[in-house]
Amino acid sequence: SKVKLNIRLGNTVEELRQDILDHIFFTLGRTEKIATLHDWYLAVAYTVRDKMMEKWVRSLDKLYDKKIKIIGYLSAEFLVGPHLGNAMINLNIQNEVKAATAQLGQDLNQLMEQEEEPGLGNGGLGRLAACFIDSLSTLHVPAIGYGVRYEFGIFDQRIKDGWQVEETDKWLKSGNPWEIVHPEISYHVKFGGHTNCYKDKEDMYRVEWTAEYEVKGVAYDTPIPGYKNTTINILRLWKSEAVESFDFNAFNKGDYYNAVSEKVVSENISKILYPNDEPAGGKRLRLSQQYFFVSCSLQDALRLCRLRGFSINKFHESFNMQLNDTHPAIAVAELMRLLVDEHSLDWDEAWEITKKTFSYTNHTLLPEALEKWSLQLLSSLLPRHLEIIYEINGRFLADVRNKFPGNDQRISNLSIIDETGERYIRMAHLACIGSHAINGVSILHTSLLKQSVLRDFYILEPEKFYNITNGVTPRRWLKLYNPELSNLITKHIGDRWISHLETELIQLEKFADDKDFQQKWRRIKLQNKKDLARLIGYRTGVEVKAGSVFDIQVKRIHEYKRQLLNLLHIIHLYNRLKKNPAEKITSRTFIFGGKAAPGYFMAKLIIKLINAVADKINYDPDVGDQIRVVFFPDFNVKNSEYIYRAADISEQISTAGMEASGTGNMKFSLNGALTIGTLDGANVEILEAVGKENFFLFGLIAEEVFSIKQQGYKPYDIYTSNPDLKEVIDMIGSGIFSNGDRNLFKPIMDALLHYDTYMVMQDYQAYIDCQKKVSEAYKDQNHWQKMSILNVARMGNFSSDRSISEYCTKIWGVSPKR
Ligand code: 26R
Repeated sequence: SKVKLNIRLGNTVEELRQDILDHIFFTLGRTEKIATLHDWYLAVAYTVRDKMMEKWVRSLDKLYDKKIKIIGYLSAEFLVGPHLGNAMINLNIQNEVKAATAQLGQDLNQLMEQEEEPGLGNGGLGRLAACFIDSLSTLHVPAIGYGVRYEFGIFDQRIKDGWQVEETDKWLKSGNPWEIVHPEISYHVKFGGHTNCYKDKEDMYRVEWTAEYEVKGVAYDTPIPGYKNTTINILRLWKSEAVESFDFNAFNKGDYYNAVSEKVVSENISKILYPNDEPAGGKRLRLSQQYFFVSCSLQDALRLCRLRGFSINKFHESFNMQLNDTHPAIAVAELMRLLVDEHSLDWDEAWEITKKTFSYTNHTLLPEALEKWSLQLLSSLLPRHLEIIYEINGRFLADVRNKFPGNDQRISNLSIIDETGERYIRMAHLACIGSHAINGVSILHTSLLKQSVLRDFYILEPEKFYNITNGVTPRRWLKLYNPELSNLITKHIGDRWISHLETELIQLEKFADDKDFQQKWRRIKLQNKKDLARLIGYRTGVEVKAGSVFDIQVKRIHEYKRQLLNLLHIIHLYNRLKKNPAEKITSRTFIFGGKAAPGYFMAKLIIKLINAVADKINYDPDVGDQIRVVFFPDFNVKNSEYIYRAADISEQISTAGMEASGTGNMKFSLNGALTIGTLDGANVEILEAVGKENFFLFGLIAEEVFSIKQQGYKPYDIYTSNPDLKEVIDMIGSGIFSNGDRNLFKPIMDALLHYDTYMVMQDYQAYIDCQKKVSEAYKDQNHWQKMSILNVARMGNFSSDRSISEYCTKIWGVSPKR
């Protein structure tokens, strides 16, 4: 074949091989002989990155096209997962790279194992952002993902003696070949200090903000390639550094060591991702992080706006900024500050631009997760922004008073400032008021949003509300992480499903009754289960049988997600076998995975209980091999590869009305698992899509949850009136899972018996009955395979390509291209 002038651009096996060798030598300063496995991984990663550069610079050029609106996706989290596999798929060079590495005596899979994943997110929200940038590139939408380059991402989880132990995630320790630092793209960000008024040259009053200190944000760019196309978008993450002037000041003052310590303080801002899935409270550093990345991103967008030849008062035609939850909501005040204070626009014009620029996605209804910052913290960290927020609020409330005269309750409900106790700024209110569009992430969630937390905003401006149901990228979640099933699908319906899931996947329906296809389908699942079984043995020492039902719940540990309900069912089965060891049940392997926020006591105790139950059941001779319980440590994107594809049953059992959408539910079903679930989040839509005969539905609906609570819920009555449940609960209390210690799990008992905020007790019997149906259904394997095939066939709508297309047309006013 013809070798290109520059081997770094070519995609033939020979060019790839040569490029890898060049990187071993020139980039890493090694020889083939002494290169380690990690060196080979790095060389391959640099090689694959090379193959993106040509398209990348062309894509950057396109940003200068004035007809194009750029989407800025502002998110405190991007949980992208390992890059190498995904990049090879999207560039369509897996086979060639595999051949090239093989020629060099390397196994590509082993090299891919070397990659540390950038764990720059907690869970659903961060992973959604990652699926979205993948889809933005695939749909040719010019976009920049803006976020924080945390030095330490989400902690690594180890299990010691059944308890979670957190370890710092040093993901950068061996270098990161996927990012390119741009020291020339950097902005100053101010903090603290005070403001004062002055008259400008035109005799206009202006406000000047004198900061107490400043830091600098430096851009680190990672290319995000679309699937087999020419678009490569950027993930631009900001790292905080000290501003240069600090060193000078110190030199003058002769205080060198103090200057260095200020440098340390500056670098702290992007040091670590907050693992909280719950209230941030008075965390000054977290607010600093949010403001830091938002300010850098908006300054960057304004610079690009100028470079692109837009005048500043057309900023909203140049950019649409999506707020991924309220974490970046301070952007509303920051853009106003930049436009009014720094660019001298008048307030009304700046406000119109701001509203047209922003749109806001809400990801949770849980009251404890709705962000609010104390007035006091805001005034000390961002004094100018507090003034701007007051001004926004004052004008907004004046409008409301005009519309609804004399309705003081409405005013206090809508106000950005919560004055019911200590005064707080409600970030969701700022986001709503400053945006032209507000969306929820599933049909149920959006409708509950309109009825509850954002009710008054909905009454005021109903036309601003949209639903856009979440989705997941089929590239990573099917093609990359389930290669055998992908091949089978492609053999039967062609490969267009990879980029057109919505229209193509449905063709699988016609094979649902095909016995030969069912056989193949089943064999692939079995092999995936064997692979996971091997990994479980290796990671936990527990031996599990691939012939059993793999029943899996992986997600953050949270009371509302009800890992406890799952566990009560397991104890119920155990109890049955203890009473009657001769009984034959459908063998099951229960697999749990997920991290608990380090400060969330109950979540950590739940992990301990899962492990305690596992230790008891797995080694009880009365159980034989009918039940295995596994806690899979350190669940993350990288090891989820082995998990989703091996599931027979997907546990989506949150209390109705609590899970905004869920996206794990989509990943499981797309990989052929059947769902046992409540009518919550996107489960509602998955059920609708796959058909109720192919879904194990149980439990209260959201309205019932609310009304039972209103009537006064008494979990203890359920305990006393259900003997089976009572036995199960009493077993936990008896100490049999805790070497006789009756106190260890008492907090769990107390919560269930006396509060049960998430209605585990109320849904218990329905869940047990439903699980019985699962066990029955599994006995008819032909039918099970049929249900599994239909689940996959009907999941087309849950592609993030569909979600992004909807954002484009409903909210951003741009057109996606296939
Ligand atoms: C306030 C702060 C500490 C904080 C609170 C809550 C930080 C992060 C969260 C987690 C939230 C916002 C989250 O991840 N929500 C999830 O978003 C997913 C994507 O839309 C949904 O699928 C999922 O149901 C929802 O819990």
